[in-house]
Amino acid sequence: MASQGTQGGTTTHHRTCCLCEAMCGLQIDVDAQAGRVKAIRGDDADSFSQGYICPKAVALQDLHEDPDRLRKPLRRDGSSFTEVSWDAALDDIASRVVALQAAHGKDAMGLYVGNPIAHSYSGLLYGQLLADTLGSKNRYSANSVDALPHLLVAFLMFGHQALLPVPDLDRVQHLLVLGANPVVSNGSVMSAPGMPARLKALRARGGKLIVIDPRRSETAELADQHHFIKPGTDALLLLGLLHTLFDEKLARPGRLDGFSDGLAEVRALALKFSPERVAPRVGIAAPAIRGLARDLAASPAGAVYGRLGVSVQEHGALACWLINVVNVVTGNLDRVGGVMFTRPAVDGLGVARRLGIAGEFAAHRSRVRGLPAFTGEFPVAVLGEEMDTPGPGQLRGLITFAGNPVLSAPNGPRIERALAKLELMVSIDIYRNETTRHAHYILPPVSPLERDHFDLVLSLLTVRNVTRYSEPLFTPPPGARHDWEILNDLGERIERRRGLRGLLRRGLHRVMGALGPTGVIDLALRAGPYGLRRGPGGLSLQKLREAPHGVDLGALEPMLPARLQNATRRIQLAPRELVADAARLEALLATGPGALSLIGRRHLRSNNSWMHNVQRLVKGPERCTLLMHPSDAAARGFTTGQKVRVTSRVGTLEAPLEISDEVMSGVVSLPHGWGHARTGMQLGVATAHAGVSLNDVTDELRVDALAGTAAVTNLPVEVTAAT
Ligand SMILES: Nc1nc2c(c(=O)[nH]1)N[C@H]1C(S)=C(S)[C@@H](COP(=O)(O)OP(=O)(O)OC[C@H]3O[C@@H](n4cnc5c(=O)[nH]c(N)nc54)[C@H](O)[C@@H]3O)O[C@H]1N2
Ligand SMILES: Nc1nc2c(c(=O)[nH]1)N[C@H]1C(S)=C(S)[C@@H](COP(=O)(O)OP(=O)(O)OC[C@H]3O[C@@H](n4cnc5c(=O)[nH]c(N)nc54)[C@H](O)[C@@H]3O)O[C@H]1N2
Ligand code: SF4
Ligand SMILES: [Mo]
Repeated sequence: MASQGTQGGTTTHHRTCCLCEAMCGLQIDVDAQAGRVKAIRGDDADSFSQGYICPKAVALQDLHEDPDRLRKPLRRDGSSFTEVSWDAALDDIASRVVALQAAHGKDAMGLYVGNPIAHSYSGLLYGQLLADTLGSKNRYSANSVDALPHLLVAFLMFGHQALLPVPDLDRVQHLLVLGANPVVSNGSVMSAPGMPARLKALRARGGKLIVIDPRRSETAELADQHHFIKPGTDALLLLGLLHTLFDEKLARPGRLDGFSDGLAEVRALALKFSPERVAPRVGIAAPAIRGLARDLAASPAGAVYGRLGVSVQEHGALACWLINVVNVVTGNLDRVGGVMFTRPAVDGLGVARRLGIAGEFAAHRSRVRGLPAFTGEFPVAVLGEEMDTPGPGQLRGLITFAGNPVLSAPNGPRIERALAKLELMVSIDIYRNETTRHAHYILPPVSPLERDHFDLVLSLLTVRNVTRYSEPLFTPPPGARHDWEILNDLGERIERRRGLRGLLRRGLHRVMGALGPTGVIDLALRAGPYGLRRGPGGLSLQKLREAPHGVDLGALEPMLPARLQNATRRIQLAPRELVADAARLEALLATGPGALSLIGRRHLRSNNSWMHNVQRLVKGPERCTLLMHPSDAAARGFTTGQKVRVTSRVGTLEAPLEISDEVMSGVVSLPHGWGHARTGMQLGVATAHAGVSLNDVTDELRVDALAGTAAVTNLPVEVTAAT
């Protein structure tokens, strides 16, 4: 066991919480003799989090001790699972992958990578390696029900999918938030521990927080202003803001003008969408829209920030684009107190470009529906149809890696039916859940406390430049394997079976196996901006090992135009794909109020679909309820607590009703990630708090036509009394 101090039989250890993007520093007390966690609390000495944690942190202990968590590889025979050895499992899988690809082509075997891998540097690195070994176009991830439009827009405007502007949260004076709820989510593409305190500090220093959301969220509760918005209309609102900026001569791009292209084009577009024209569709009055623009323009340090609510909608890429455009037009991009770019300790942008993962749009299209790939991945909205539509190129085998698409992807039931018919399904996962129960093999990695931690991706998205490395807290039991070991071993066994053709990549797997993830990170730290070029004091893995409370690398600094990754080194304000896509907004303006609009919501004690097996987190009142405005409930004669039926094109679900003016009229809200009442799983606690799955009714055919992102918000539904 790696520790940082022992006293009276208690060992104290410091590490990063791997559960969400906030990356809080933890202090964990361990009973040295029993080898058991005694307490998990915030690390007061942590350079980034200064003691903050949320209630999920203690669940790390529960995950570690959970008797339902898998510890040995499982093979499914019919509906029963039996333990098998790693060798038997990996050999059989490798043989079947090679045979399947030989018979039906490489694309017959697919890979889906889920959200927890954003928090696992080793899983990410070796996942990419296995993906390359598989060599299939059928690659998917949770990105396409998440941040895909943000990534696409960053690629089109700045030349790199990972060059995402982050609010300079501790110095911003005017923060306009669209479709994000950082008080509950703890921030996304805006990494910082302690969101509630940081947002309160913004107001305490005289700044303003304004929230645009169809629900009066926990963040809206903290704000100076909250405006309800009709779901799916953010792009129109943003054009109304831009219109005001140009119309009232408030546009001040300042120095950004010297390295931006396309300002005239966005101006011409914006002038077509006056606040007066968009207001009825958006649901915010024209004077209020003009007021939002004027207040933003008047602030010396303003920022517009949007997250999931703007990215998982039919006009998500447009909304994400226009957020960046507003930040440029007001001069707030790359300005202290505006939205800024990071300079992380491991600066992967250059390497990503060399590996061809800086971004690539529509280089190929999906077989059945022709949706575009982004950086080698198809939108998960096509996963079901690629599996269940016969013909050449049909997806016949799938590896899921830390993902639960049955609960997380649109029209989960269609995916579920298709998974059950696959010729080969393998899940690398810690639980037998809604998705992995269909696998022929489940390969479980070690627990989160048995692995080390380094934030590769999220360090690109922090509100300060920070870095931290955490040693594993516990030594894994004999025979246990890390995600990266499973991936690398499987990759090597596949290449071995490919004979001569696999020789080169087999060697690569050997080298990567010998180097290990820490070797990779050490090299990357030394090669990074704070490494060898800073002399002997520069960062290395050893330096980070000696700093368990993290290393603060300073506030964000202006970095443009040098940081731009495109060939022109100029901001592209009007990429042609986005300008062309804006034509769809006329149709959006023309649509009237239709059915009820279903949106999601998150809860502080929940984390997507996979932490409901933790008693401490799921106890208390039922959370999987449908929120409805009193006027909509009265019109239907509903009362709180009654069971209602939600129907979409795709299916139905039943949930208890909660009447509340927290949602605007015309909108209903249900959290995602529930729906654990299925057979064949091993999730004792979650099954007793099953809830229903929002993605039983979301529609895989509703996508952002440009990016292909699943439009899981603003789903048209009918709500009737359940019988
Ligand atoms: N309707 C609707 N749908 C949504 C969303 C929404 O807001 N509304 N949100 C979307 C978003 S933002 C996301 S990110 C996705 C998430 O979608 P997914 O990533 O598909 O789902 P998760 O619920 O994160 O499931 C994570 C899986 O990883 C496993 N796991 C956890 N830790 C590890 C580990 O260390 N190693 C391995 N191998 N496995 C591990 C868990 O057991 C679980 O099976 O859901 C999306 N779906
Ligand atoms: N506790 C907890 N924390 C989490 C997670 C979790 O499941 N639980 N998940 C993590 C993950 S994977 C992610 S990606 C992040 C997400 O982080 P956030 O984006 O901050 O979280 P959400 O709660 O999804 O916030 C989306 C907001 O958009 C609103 N919204 C819905 N539709 C629209 C619309 O059309 N327009 C506008 N303007 N708003 C809309 C919703 O009401 C909601 O308040 O959270 C992360 N943190
Ligand atoms: S906010 Fe909670 S879940 Fe997120 S990193 Fe901090 S302690 Fe972990
Ligand atoms: Mo996410």
